[in-house]
Amino acid sequence: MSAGPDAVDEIVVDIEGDIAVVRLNRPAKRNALNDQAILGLEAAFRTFGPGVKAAVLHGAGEHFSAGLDLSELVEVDLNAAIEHSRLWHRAFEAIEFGRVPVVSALHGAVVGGGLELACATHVRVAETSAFYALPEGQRGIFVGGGGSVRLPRLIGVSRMMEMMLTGRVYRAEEGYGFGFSHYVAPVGEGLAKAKELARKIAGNAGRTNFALIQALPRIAEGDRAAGYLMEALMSAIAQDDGEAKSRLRAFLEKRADKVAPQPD
Ligand code: 1HE
Repeated sequence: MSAGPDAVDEIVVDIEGDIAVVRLNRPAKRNALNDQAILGLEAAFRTFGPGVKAAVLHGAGEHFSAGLDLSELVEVDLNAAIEHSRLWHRAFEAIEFGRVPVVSALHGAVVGGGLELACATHVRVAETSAFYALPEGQRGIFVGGGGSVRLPRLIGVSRMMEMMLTGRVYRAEEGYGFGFSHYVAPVGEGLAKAKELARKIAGNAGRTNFALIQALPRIAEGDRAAGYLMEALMSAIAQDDGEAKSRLRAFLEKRADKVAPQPD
């Protein structure tokens, strides 16, 4: 996605087998997210073909993302500001509730809208260089990319509030303990780890992945009675698939992997 004679492609998509690799591609601006980038993300995640079973999201250069492109915010009026935030909501919904599970590889700055974006992905791998912050608190603004909805579910209202009130910056290892990432990888190895996980996820039964990214979050946020009903329906639908039947048979016939802790 790009515009204008001097524009770069802010978002680049490569298809590697059944994995789509989506790259934030404005390294000179630390992958600051302008409208083109947000529209590019929305288009990318809405238009994967049926052969794509999982996606990886990462950033070019030294940082995952510096968040909102602040140069876009200075002269906007109230209506435009609301529209702007709604645009981000649409784009990030396309990631969180899109067709495929998304693994992000995080490194360097994962801040402001960049952190909001990371939170819309399903599995997060952080290199040890990653750091997390919400500088909106110091820039005189507020989160606008769904952060007030997604972040408290990951790290809690209190921690998010403290981050924004005081400008707190968390490093990768601390952030791992709080739920910012599921994995910590050495510098330079995050993308490979994210691809490895995405390939693994792509190998799951399609109905299981559907249940996990579409049904589970809604069950977790809804009332219990509706949750139990949805769970019964979803588990029956998954079980009814030939894919489930052959995987269960493979285990019973001792052809499937046993569950075992992964080697370090
Ligand atoms: C930018 C942005 C940006 C860099 N918007 N242009 N986010 C922030 O408040 C974070 C602001 N950025 C930073 O704190 C730092 O840039 C970083 C820690 C991310 C990286 O530092 P560094 O030393 O590697 O890079 P730099 O020299 O600061 O920046 C390189 C260029 O990128 C420079 O432009 P240049 O033309 O002078 O080369 C910077 O101006 C530019 N740049 N970050 C615009 N964010 C939906 S609501 C979400 C609200 C938010 O996300 S608010 C938080 C915004």
